Amino acid sequence: MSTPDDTPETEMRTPQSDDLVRVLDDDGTLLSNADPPDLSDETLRELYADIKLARHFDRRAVSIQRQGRIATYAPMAGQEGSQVATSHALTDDDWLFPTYRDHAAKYVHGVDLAALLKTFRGYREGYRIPEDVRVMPEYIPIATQLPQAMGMAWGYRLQGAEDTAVLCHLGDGATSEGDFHEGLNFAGVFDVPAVFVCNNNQWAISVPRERQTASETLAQKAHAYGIESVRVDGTDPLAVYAVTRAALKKAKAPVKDERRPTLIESVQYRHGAHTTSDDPSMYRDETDGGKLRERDPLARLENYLFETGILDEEREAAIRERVETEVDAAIEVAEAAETSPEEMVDHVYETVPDRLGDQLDELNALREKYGDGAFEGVLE
Ligand SMILES: Cc1ncc(C[n+]2csc(CCOP(=O)(O)OP(=O)(O)O)c2C)c(N)n1
Ligand SMILES: [Mg+2]
Repeated sequence: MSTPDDTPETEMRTPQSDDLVRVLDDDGTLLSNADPPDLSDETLRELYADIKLARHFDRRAVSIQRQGRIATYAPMAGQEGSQVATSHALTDDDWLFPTYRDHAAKYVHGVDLAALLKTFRGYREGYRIPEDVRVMPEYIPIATQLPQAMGMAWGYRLQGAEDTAVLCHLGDGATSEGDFHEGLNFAGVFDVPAVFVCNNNQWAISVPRERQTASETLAQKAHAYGIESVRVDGTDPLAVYAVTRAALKKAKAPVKDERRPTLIESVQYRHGAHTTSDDPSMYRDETDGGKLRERDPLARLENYLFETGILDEEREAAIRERVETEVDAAIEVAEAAETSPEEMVDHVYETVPDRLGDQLDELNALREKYGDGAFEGVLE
């Protein structure tokens, strides 16, 4: 994206259409013309509990990162509702291709919380996803997951599998990568069972959505590839669930001509920093985002569930307690994990170079002297 540096900010900002699929209004009241998904009270409470867990996990993860107990972490505050709702729409047969921000999406599709945290503590074990959990390890190179997801989806198509679709997450920034266009083009031409979820959180590190592309919406990029797209309010979990469910159904339709991929643009706002290594006050202020910033997926769903009597004080308190206990237990398990420094170079080199070998020897000598886990203050 190139914009002359002397162009005034106001001229650069392309207006975004606000024509979004919604079920709830900003406060969480059912919209009069809405078509809510047909979910049992129990399932709605589970959806709520998972969003609540995601919010709590995120706060705790940022906090323990600040204490040096995990390494870099990509916060998901404000984006939990979309992540949880899209994963709730999957069946166990469907595959999830997540980015580095999709912690809640991974958790809901079967990855255990302690394993997520172990990854942030540098343990390779965190990447060992159990056989029966259809989640790929998170993708850090932007948009790389799209061509890879298309390869898998094509494989299922060739095998005639009708129960499996591939759901691929990406960010707004990823839509400027070549891999995004190759992925969508492939899906359109080969009609693979794929759903793309573009989590448009308005920022790609410090690059605002308006500078990312001159397209009015990200969803419209699908049209060039003959793919249908939909824009949904990503802070309305019921709307996100409904559109994802419909897209998955279409991806797996038994009638060949009805089987089509979809691009979902889930409109959200990234409340926190890009990662814990980033300082957003360097490039945006508190007024940024306007009403998008005020829409909270947790509060909206909570209001709806209280208004309809599906949730009450007692149930909410029980969920809160369960969530806090589960996150505490995951942190404890992750922090108790042990590993061996050799794992850092396993599978990287056939023969470990002398330079690294010397460093490993030095590290092992320190471990022998001070014991495991006693490095604090020693390696500064
Ligand atoms: C191919 C590639 N180029 C650049 C980067 C550096 N980088 C890391 S995150 C990021 C921004 C991605 O923004 P977006 O796709 O909107 O996702 P978000 O972080 O907002 O979830 C960039 C450019 C990278 N990881 N991979
Ligand atoms: Mg983004």
